[in-house]
Amino acid sequence: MSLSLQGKTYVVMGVANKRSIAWGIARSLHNAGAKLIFTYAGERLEKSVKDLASSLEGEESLVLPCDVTNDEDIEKCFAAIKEEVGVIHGLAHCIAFANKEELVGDYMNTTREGFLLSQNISSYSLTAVCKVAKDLMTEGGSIISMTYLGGERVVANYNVMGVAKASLEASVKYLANDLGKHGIRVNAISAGPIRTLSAKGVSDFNSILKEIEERAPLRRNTTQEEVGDTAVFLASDMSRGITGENIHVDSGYHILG
Ligand code: NDP
Ligand code: KAL
Repeated sequence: MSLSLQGKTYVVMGVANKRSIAWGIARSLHNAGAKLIFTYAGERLEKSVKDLASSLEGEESLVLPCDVTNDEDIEKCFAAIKEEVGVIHGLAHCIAFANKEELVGDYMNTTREGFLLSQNISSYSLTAVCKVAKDLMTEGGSIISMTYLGGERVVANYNVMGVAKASLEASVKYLANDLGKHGIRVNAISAGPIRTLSAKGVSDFNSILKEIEERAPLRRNTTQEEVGDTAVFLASDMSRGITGENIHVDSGYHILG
């Protein structure tokens, strides 16, 4: 058993730019020897994802569109992956969205439409993707999704996204139970706050980061690299006994009351 991912292929979903957690995961998987395939949502991201993918040394990665709200898109994307590589050994799902207006103030004001939108993109998408990816994971493997502490407890302003993450975390357990018999493990990484495009516009993000620096057991903030290296562990056989788990990569912040 080793941490090497040589000879393995992983799909990385959710790179928007170089700050994306998905990009941190991609770099770590690449450094461990994995072959990568990238998916992106909007056309506006095609160039930046292609540029990033081609910056990986010695790697010519497939880059495909996949809007996870669209079943046809998911099917087409994984059919193209099957055609190109045949077998994959896992994927990293790093996708979330909620309406900006609903990420502030009282959770109670969430609209039905906004609630369903965030559940659709941030939670159901993992289930939809697992169903299709399973057919390509004939050698077993590892599926990883990203979550945040606000899915377990109330965190100011996380609101509808907290409810979506609670649903995502429950899905990870049910999916782990379904897919275990096929040798496929499903786990989540609960990351501490990281400044990414999604976090842009959060007015008190600096004070959130400062609180972690002052109070988290490790007294520092989480980096993309820390999340990426945990993803390598979860993708590799070294974690072969772990499924349905939520690993906190947050400097230990979640243990505080
Ligand atoms: P990014 O903004 O870099 O990534 C979010 C990604 O979600 C984008 O690539 C975006 O693509 C994608 N996305 C949104 N809607 C769709 C869709 N319909 N179909 C496919 N992709 C879509 O932010 P992060 O790296 O921060 O977020 C990655 C994951 O990490 C999320 O699940 C987030 O909740 C989680 N997380 C983040 C933390 C943080 O502090 N940053 C902490 C803990 C968890 P597009 O722009 O094309 O729509
Ligand atoms: C408590 C925290 C503070 C912030 C509150 C809510 C954050 C929610 C995350 C969610 C994914 C953000 C959005 O959906 C933003 C979206 O409305 C507008 N942005 C975009 O459309 C950009 C262009 C694209 C790339 O973004 C997406 N997502 O598609 C939570 C902090 C401390 C930790 C974070 C940021 C957690 C997390 O889940 O991301």
